[in-house]
Amino acid sequence: MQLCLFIKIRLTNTMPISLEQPLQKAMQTTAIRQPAQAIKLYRYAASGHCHRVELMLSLLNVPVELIDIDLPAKAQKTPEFLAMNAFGQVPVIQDGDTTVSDSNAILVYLATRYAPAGAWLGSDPVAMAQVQRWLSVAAGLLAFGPALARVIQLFKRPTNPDEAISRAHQLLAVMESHLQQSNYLVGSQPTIADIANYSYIARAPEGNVDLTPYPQVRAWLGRIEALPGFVPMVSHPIGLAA
Ligand SMILES: N[C@@H](CCC(=O)N[C@@H](CS)C(=O)NCC(=O)O)C(=O)O
Repeated sequence: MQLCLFIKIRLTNTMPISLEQPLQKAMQTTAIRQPAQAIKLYRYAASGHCHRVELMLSLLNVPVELIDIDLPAKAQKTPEFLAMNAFGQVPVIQDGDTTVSDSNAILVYLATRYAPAGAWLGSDPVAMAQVQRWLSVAAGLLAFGPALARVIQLFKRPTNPDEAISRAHQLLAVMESHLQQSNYLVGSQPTIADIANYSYIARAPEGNVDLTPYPQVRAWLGRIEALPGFVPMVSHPIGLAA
């Protein structure tokens, strides 16, 4: 295929799981099964949609082969790529013969296939519904708020960012109040709801979205960053992060 620029393979996290670690935490970082070969992740490094998938794979300690797709060169619109995702977007994963596209769909797939039952997805109907609600936020207000504000800045788009920045603060105000009640977006353990929302909130300052007024949100970012297997998203010295 013509669409690969760089390929990197992360076999497994090197961080051992301590015997003293609480069982719950150990379960969250150990895949219940391993794929026969590394999962291929077609991604663009600056994309938070792609980072959320890379982060989930790393937290689950599932081996991954990172395949960089040159979005500015439209590599995502080639017939080969469109055969994997007719929408012509990253991320896409290939797990053996299984191809899955859409970042949130991939999170559901990975947690269902590779995490212990109940971990990462919510363990009862109410929790599962709440997780789904935050996935919708990630595909809605997050994408058209902080993610869009950052894209405008990152790619110097000739678009007024004010509306996207305002949506970002609307979302952050809700998250700030929500996180006063619980450590994670759904309950006291991390779920894919946190992973879906983490990357673009963490990099929101690059889009001139100030996180200073949101101490609970910043503490939540810190809790995710402290999870065993955490991998950061690439950062850019732009906006408030310059
Ligand atoms: N709903 C999709 C959105 C993915 C998306 O917006 N991908 C962007 C990169 S962040 C992309 O591939 N853009 C290139 C294009 O649309 O041509 C998902 O969650 O995976």
